[in-house]
Amino acid sequence: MKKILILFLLVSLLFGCAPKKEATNNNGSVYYEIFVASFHDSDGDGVGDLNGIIEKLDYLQDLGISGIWLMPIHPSNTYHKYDVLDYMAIDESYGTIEDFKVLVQEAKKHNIDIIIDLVLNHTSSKHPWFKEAKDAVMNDTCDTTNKCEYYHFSESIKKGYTRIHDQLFYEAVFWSEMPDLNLANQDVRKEIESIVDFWLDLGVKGFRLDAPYHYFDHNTGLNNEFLAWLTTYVKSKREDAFMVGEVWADQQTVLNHFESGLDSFFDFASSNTDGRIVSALRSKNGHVLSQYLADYYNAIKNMNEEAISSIFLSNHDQGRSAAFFLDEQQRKLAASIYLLAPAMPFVYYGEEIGMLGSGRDENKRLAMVWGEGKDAKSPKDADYTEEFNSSVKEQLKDKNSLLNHYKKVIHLRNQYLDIQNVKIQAYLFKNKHLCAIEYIHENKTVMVVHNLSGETIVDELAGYKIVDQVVLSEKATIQQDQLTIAPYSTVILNK
Ligand SMILES: [Ca+2]
Ligand SMILES: [Ca+2]
Repeated sequence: MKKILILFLLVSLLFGCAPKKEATNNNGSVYYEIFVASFHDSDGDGVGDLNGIIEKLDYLQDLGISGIWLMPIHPSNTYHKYDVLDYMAIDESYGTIEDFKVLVQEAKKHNIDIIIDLVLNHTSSKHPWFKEAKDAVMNDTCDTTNKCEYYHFSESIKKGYTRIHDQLFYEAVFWSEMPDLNLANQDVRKEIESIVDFWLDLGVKGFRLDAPYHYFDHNTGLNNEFLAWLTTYVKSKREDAFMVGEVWADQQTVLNHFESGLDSFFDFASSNTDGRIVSALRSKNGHVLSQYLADYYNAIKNMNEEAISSIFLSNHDQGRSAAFFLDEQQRKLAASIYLLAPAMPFVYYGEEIGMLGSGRDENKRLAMVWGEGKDAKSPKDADYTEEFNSSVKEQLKDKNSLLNHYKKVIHLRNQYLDIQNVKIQAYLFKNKHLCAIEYIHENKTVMVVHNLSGETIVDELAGYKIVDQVVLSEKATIQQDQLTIAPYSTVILNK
């Protein structure tokens, strides 16, 4: 009997009851970026809030996303909240820590992770640390008990410094009211450890790091030392944490930051109206785009096997992507390309309904158009006047809407693209208007093909069969080793 029991235990351990590796969302699931104030207002005061997000979790799950990036939620003196007053609290207008706990729990029930914006390059000038530091420096009372070393003070003016008086300046690269933290300081790092602990304990999956390129004034080596330290610390607390950094710089500089070991960085080179995706769509050159996406994926893997790029069309600092194309089919194709790329796609809220907004930053962060008669109010300094009339409510009913296109493509990604243990390769058709990427696994290969042109293309293709597709006009077919694909369409194949 005892022997049988032991045998049973052994078999169980080997085949069933052994601790299952948790499915992580770090590898290829779709994230959704939210500016909380503009997303959804739950209590009618006009300001979007955490409870508003909770009310929209069904919508987000239906869209197919697996993670949310919340732009800063901490108390702040500005509408955008990138000048933090208290890293361990929630801005009153957004809700409470209790609301946040509920958000994390409810999101989990919807299989959605939450990452929060972590703004470490600078604090608000009204943050207690800076007030204490500035007072001590001004009164010449700096010692080990106050915060003088938390920031960079100087007796002479330097680039990026703000004047207190003729003999005293402090570093504030972005704005006088956002003094740069001294991230080399061990006490500052202790504070950061406490902040990270606080939010991980509340259940966040990880962090979106604001402005790491500016941590040490564009010094990649020093930035990477800090990022490596932070990564090690965060992973020691939560092994499956996910962190993505915003290095808004040229592609090589972004790539160099992967040496830090951080999970991901945003691929700015692919984004925006002059980025790789939009440029490829304009030139209709699919070869260049597929080669870029595969090469960049592989270059990152060479630096860090665990890392992955985060790809997006536009974010809160850029003009809305719907304006990149007047043609609805091209708009849809741009979405298909990045949502089916070998990277982590980040959808900026409202992008899925084609919201517009450009010019001053407030215009890029307008209220989400739900069409329910009680949308949040847009930032008060927004001056964007172009009418946008097609709400979530309307687009859900229209099977050809941009929103339903996003849903379809995200679900295709979730269903067919597995980017764990995969080899990524560009597939070059004869016709250069086709952009194709192969996802090669041990016993199967999946290929995504987009037609970047406005013409139907017929090209040679042997060995593959069609498994699914995004039909914008005609359905794609394969007959006698010839793939026929309609304008701006996407097809998923396997072999
Ligand atoms: Ca509210
Ligand atoms: Ca800095």
